Amino acid sequence: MSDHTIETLSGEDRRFPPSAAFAAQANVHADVYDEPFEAFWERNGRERVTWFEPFTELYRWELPYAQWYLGGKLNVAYNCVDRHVEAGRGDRVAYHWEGEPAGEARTITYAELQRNVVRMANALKEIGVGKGTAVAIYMGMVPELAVAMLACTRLGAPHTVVFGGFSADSLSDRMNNMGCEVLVTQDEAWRRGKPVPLKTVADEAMGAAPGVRATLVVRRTGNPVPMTEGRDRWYHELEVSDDPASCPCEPMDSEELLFLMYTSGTTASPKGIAHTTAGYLVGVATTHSLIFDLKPETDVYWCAADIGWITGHSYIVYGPLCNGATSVMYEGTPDYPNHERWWEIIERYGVTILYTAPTAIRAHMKWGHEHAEAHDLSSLRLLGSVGEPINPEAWMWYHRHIGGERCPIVDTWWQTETGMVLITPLPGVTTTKPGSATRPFPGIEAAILNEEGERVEQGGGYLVLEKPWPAMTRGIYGDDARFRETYWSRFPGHYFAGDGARIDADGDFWLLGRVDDVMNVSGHRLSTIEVESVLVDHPKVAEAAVCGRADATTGQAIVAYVTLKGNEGPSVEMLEELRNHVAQKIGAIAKPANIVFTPELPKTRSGKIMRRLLRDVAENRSLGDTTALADPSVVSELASRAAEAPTDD
Ligand code: 7RM
Repeated sequence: MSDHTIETLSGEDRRFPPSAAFAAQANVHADVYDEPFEAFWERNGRERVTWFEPFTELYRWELPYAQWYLGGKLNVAYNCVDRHVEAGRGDRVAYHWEGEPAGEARTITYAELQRNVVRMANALKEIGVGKGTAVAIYMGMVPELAVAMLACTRLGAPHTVVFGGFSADSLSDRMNNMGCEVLVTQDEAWRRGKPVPLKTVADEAMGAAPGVRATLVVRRTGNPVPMTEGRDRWYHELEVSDDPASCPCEPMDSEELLFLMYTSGTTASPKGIAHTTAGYLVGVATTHSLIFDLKPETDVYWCAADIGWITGHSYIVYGPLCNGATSVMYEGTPDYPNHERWWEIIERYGVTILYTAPTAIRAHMKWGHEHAEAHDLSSLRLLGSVGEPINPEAWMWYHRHIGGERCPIVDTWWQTETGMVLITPLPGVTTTKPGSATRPFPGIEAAILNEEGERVEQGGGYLVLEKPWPAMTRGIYGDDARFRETYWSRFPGHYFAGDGARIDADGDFWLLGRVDDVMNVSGHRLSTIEVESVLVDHPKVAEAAVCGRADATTGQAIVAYVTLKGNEGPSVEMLEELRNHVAQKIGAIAKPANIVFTPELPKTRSGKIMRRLLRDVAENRSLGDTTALADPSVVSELASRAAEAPTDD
């Protein structure tokens, strides 16, 4: 194997073929992979969306920009809400919403959702929103967040949703970058039993974003918050109609801007990742239906992400609603008021499909499976994972303790930029392997290239996409040069995702993490995830993150940061045991030079481990930008522990 590719360490050989019973009722069959790219996207474009005017050209690709479903006219809110009501499905539940405080719940049917969206759209019109007005939304996980997004799309106003945990600076940067004129927010949000002062933070942000001239404030906690006369309006005080006839859905061209989702780049300013109307909607509706095997009449689907992330946009709001699904939406954290909350929710609503992230699965593993066992989870029939490579041990735990060994698991790889899932098993079709996202979705051409840009048929390298897909980003808002440089310059003509991956003898893909995190030990290029997964495989380890630090002899040496399970305490013996465990499972080359025990790992607010910060800590550098961290105190704590940790080569 060439030194340039990423070496394979994992020897995972467990296989989970689909059950005959699941396959017999599945939405897709293996022949879906035989349908040519154009035919697949043409058919899904026609079948999944109701067009005001049909499209006349499937796609046009002027590298690096693609356009899809050209000539078509449609409206996203119409597709997600109105058409279901018009078809007589107004009584179906769109969302079972559960608030964080005990006993607070709302059931919202499609007919009610329509009235809510119309009311919000009329309120937005009242404060000057029309087609093309950029709207920022800064809210927690309340139904009005989805309603505000849909109201914008009804009017043809592009939105940017800023996650409610972000600071005033993050919010003002995003509003200024997009040129937002209006902000929708709420008084406060509930999080872990405490109110989060969204309106107060929004006020501070507006101080630095003079373009925002009007605010709509949704009442949630009811606590008093400052209101600025002439700028801020209470949503519940506006007297506007909720009659759908009072606010028709604006016909939009396929390629008109739907929303921006900002991702914090590793450096510099946040990138506004642009998504447009038709391709995005077709992409998320198609993937949501096939990957989750959605049966809209009977399933109760729960994506436990936050709507403030792309996962929530695509798979809580737009994909599920376009498909007429019944979803659960939960306001709070999984550990409030105790570790049983999620399993209670599944039991209460009879959730059939659960979609969550490895970080959440590992947290539940750490808390113990007894919490899940105290509840009836037999309604579940399918599980999904997203956000990071899933460690095989976490996959097995999910399979056993949550899925009762009967639910297929779909490990879905995708990005804010891709808009929709691109690499995933199809339930009922694909034989799964713990830790592998398996195959490109139908109609997706993915490949692995080596350093020279040559295709790797088996082994590790760089993940690229070779053809456009409907939901792909239409660029970084206002920054063409950065778009070309970030995604299209490494391998000309290919979209480079920034992730390493390997492909096995069956043609299955294994995601290996960000290429910036790949370690180089004595000339061997090693992925972080495989070493981490071996650590997590140890019965006493709850979570692990590894990184390389500069080493005079080997180039880089591996440093591991490890969180132990509940009642395990760190010790020198444990440190040696773990180092030997790695050496035994994958070889001396991967043996960590030192291990730092820590109660928490530094993570982004969407739960991804920030290995860049771990490298800074390991190399005693002053810490770079920590604003993306969910809990900034974690790194300073880590730095002091790292200073104390023994080093042993
Ligand atoms: C959906 C989302 C994107 C990055 C991506 C990967 C990592 C996401 C998986 C995964 C391995 C997965 N969007 N990633 N899903 N890695 N297996 N199933 O997370 O823009 O926030 O992040 O997340 O590195 O490039 S995102």
